[in-house]
Amino acid sequence: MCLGISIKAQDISSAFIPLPNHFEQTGKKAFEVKEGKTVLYVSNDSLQFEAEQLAAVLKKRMNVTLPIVKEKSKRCISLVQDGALKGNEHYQLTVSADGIEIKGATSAAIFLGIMTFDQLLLGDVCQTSEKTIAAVKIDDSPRFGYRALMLDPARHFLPVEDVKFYIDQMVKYKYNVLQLHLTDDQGWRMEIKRQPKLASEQYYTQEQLRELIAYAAQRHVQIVPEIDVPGHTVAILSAYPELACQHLQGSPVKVGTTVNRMLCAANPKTYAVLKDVFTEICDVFSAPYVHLGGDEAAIPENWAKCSDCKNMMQQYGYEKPAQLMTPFFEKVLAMVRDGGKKPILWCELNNIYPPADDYLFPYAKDVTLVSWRYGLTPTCLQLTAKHGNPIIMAPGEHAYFDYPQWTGDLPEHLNWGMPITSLETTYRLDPGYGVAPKDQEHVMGVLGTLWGEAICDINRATYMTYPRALALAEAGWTVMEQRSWDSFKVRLYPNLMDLMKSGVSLRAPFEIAK
Ligand code: TNX
Repeated sequence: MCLGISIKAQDISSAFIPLPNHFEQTGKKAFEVKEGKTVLYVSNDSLQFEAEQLAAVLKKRMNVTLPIVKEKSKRCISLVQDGALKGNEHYQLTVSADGIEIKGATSAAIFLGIMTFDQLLLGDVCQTSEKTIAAVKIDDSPRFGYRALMLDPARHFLPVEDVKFYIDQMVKYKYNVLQLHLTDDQGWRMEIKRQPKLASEQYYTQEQLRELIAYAAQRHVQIVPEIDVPGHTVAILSAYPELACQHLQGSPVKVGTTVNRMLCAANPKTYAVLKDVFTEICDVFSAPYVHLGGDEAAIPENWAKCSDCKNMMQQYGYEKPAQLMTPFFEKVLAMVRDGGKKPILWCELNNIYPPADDYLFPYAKDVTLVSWRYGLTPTCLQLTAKHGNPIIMAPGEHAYFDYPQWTGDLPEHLNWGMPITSLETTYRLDPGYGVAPKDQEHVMGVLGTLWGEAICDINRATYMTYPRALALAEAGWTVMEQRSWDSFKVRLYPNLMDLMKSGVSLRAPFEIAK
């Protein structure tokens, strides 16, 4: 027999990551879950998936099997879609002795409420042997609408099932975008029906991608594809050597070995191939954004030496070959706009490293930029504010999950002297960089990048991601006034346990246990 005496006061927030922006423990009578009596009520059929998720949460955390019903009854657990709530991701979670209600204007908001409910049960509630849930009122919506992680199957291919597993984990922490870096020097990972030579040995078929996109969408995650141009293009050039600059025609291009090759800006065929690529990308992917790369273009080795590119410069009256980025992207951006999508590019500045003071080339107004280079985010933030481009924060010093988490840790190879990005360093990110509210209105959110040069399987991918992605999740969701490293460290433990129990390889952050 179990006496079930709980001597510990329940701290309802003990496992919340990210911390909700408004919550209170009402101190009123708790809700009792009674198998055989308690039911899950859904306000409409379109919430069936969410209802199943809720049932799975209760099974996992309390070992109860509760039926999903369409009629409201006394003391039930309900999911309610209510258009009166403002915001796509704004949810309310109320627990009282009379019932539990998770409410939102959209199924996405309700799903987020279920993720919080899961963490409510993961916390102190589950340490009691009674099946009771403390009375709470949570009214929560995110600081930023774009909370992303990035996988790089171009460098090391990741099978669809692994990507799904990755999505299963990220949604627990309210991430809503997965960027897939689909192309690079080391591989081209998407089937393009009009250009079948592009795909490398391992790739996703369009059918697989559609299935993956639907899987993610059900969990309220958008998949943003990235096709990196005009640099990082050895995989394209190995299939179409004629797209190289004049002086490099005939020079061997080998996937996995060659680097720093670009697509020729002056060759019409470059644009013909890319048109086919982006037409199919826009057709297959449902997210409103397409990422076009634009980073680390080795212009001096390519366009600067190419006779065709030099002629093109003359036609435009340009002085610097980097100015060719403007006509190049005018053409490519048009393909994405024609496909009904909004473009994203990595933010590149004029002389790359500080004290850079302007963009490499003038970005079009509708381009969202991602700030990534170490030390340059404050400059990117100012420039984007001035020019009117939205910005996503992926600063190298906080959000690069390919960097080691501690001295001597992974990656075990291809470490070019990477700086350490500890859990605390990631946590310390304020995506608004403390500037005046009006100067950070254009910040869309955060992106954790898991560059894949050394990430050769899903276990390494999750090991590098967790627990730092928990810290970044809170940076993306929770307002600064609510955030605290000391509180985060405590809330981390049940979540680490939970990830480990779910079979997720992660790095135990020993340093915080000191
Ligand atoms: C720079 S970040 C890159 C990637 C590499 C990464 C390694 C960015 C836009 N480009 O191609 O994988 O560094 O840390």
